Amino acid sequence: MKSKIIVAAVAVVVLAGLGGYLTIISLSPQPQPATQPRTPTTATPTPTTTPTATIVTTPTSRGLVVLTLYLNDYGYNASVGGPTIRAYVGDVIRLRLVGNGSGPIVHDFVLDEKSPSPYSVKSERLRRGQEQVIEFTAQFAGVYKYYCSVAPFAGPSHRDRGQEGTIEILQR
Ligand SMILES: [Cu+2]
Repeated sequence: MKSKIIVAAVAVVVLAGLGGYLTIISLSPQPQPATQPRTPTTATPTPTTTPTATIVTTPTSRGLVVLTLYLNDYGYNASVGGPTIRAYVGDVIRLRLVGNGSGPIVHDFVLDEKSPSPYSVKSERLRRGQEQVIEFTAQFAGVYKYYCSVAPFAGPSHRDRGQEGTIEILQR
């Protein structure tokens, strides 16, 4: 009889402990950006921690596509993949890149011959909280992949982990 009560008490303690543990997990800081983008452009996505980014940018203002990309582990504005960036030939694409990796993990934005593409765009490798604005002209029509070029000495590259997205340059 007494042992049964002890077992029940232990079970309660375990459950309470588990509940506390789950609470701690849910309260632990998510990889949210430190600041929200303030520039009021329709092309600016909401930073998100959803698994996949489905936001598609469309060129709105004349000749300028503006987008903020949070460089997460291991995606852009997402934990895998990235938004489709869409522009017309001749548009200027301005990307505000915000490092948002965990710990010492850095990420970058690359659109180059390995995409593959005729472009040669490469950002700095940004740590969490570091920012860089890059700008390039959409000279070449086509559908290409942008990606993170960071690869650890061992294990899969960030791109292999899914850190890439599509950029579509349309003819006018
Ligand atoms: Cu990366």
